[in-house]
Amino acid sequence: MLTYYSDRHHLHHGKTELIDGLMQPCFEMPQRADNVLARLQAVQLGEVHPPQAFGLVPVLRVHDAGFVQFLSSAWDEWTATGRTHDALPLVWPVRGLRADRIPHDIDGKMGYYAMDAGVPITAGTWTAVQDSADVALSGAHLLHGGARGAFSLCRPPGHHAAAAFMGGYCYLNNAAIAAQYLCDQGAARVAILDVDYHHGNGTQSIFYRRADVLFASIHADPRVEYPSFLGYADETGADQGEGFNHNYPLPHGTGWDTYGAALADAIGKIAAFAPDALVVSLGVDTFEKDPISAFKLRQQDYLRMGEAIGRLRLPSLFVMEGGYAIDDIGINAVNVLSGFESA
Ligand code: Q9C
Ligand code: ZN
Repeated sequence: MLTYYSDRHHLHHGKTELIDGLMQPCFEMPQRADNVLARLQAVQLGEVHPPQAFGLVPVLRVHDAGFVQFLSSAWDEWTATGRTHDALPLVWPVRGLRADRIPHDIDGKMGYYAMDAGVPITAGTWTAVQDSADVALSGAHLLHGGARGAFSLCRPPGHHAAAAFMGGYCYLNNAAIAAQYLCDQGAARVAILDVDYHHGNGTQSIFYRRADVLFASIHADPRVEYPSFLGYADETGADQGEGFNHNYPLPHGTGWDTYGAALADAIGKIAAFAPDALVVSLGVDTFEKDPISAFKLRQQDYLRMGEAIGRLRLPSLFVMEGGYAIDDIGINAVNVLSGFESA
């Protein structure tokens, strides 16, 4: 399987995120992608290519123009105030505050365009974010050309980013941009399977009213886990999209028995949808040793996951999302790809 990867993910390296009431070193760090790349090369999964540059047109098919403009200028606006450390949001337009006026100052804009304080903006963030989208688009382009599978080793991840906000380590929604690209290239239907530990709130919201893109997500129950405010089972889509959104919220402590059953159900829904292509939001923070998560999947379970996806016999694009157990992220992510190829 061919992998797309950009070295420029290193340009995005936030210092700290707000977690457990403290500013702590970012769990979402460059070593993550480096370790996945090293594992790909160790098992000789296939060639690794740099992405092609697609520009902003396919990004703007998914994201709000004002939001993209904000991302592109946020660091300059932040440093223009005299600050040289990472930019983070501080105030949000929650219930009762006005979300119909966009503040002019960078502190107001940061809150307006963010869902949480897990999205530091650094000097190189915008470059890394654009490359991450290009990595996803390059994989989608390969699928359009007839490949059975491709791996987009995206960093930063994307599935918490919605049309007009960033959050949860995500800035642009790489998987959504890839899925929309496939639609624009002529796919009648595209399915997205999100196996990251956290609900893919951004991806769900982007396609919630659409019947041509099915979204299925297996994740920790939002009653007790981030992102806390989306991901319940009764979110089934709206308008024309009713019936094309499937959430599988699972309890803390979930192991392969429960997980595998949810995966089989989601895969059945995808098979019945009969899409032209599948995009997999591949987070491996479901791992038993993940430092911020509470599922119990083991290394070998990721092989089973890949095999189950491979048995769908669909052109499949794997887009890297979360996974914070640095020592195992490469083994786990590449196990899914190996399982897919062996199916
Ligand atoms: N106590 C991704 O996996 N903080 N984002 C969680 C848990 C945010 C995860 C705090 C986690 C975001 C792409
Ligand atoms: Zn996650």
